[in-house]
Amino acid sequence: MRVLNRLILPAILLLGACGGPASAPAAVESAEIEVRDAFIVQPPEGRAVTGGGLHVSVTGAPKVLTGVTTPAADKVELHTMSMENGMMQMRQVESFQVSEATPLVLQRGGNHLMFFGVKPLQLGESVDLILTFTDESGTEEQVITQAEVIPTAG
Ligand SMILES: [Cu+2]
Repeated sequence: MRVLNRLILPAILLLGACGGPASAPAAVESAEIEVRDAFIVQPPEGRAVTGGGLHVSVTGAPKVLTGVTTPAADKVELHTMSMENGMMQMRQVESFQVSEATPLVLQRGGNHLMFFGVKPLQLGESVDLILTFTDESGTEEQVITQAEVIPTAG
């Protein structure tokens, strides 16, 4: 079953904020999964493929990240990065594990998100990422976070 009611979380957090800036919160929390620091690299002019990352931590039972979607791209893949014969190689994988002991870090130069068919993105803009997790019982849970569009270099 898809759980989309977490969409309302940011509004609740904003209402509860005490005089802070009226920007979207960087972290979206559910009971057991916290996603933060999501980003998508602005593709070079004329390109529609780019990378991105985020940080996921869980409390309690381990979770498996099985997929990501976004209105900002046609497709999002989960990629690993490894050195083979002196060359950096990317490979698509089905999922990434995340446990209390081992948070999931997707970043440039390591395991990452790969976006295909990327819509035009402005620097500093935020786009929604919808992450699908499963647990050991097969229960599916969706968490929505905001990814900041960042420059290619830096
Ligand atoms: Cu990749």
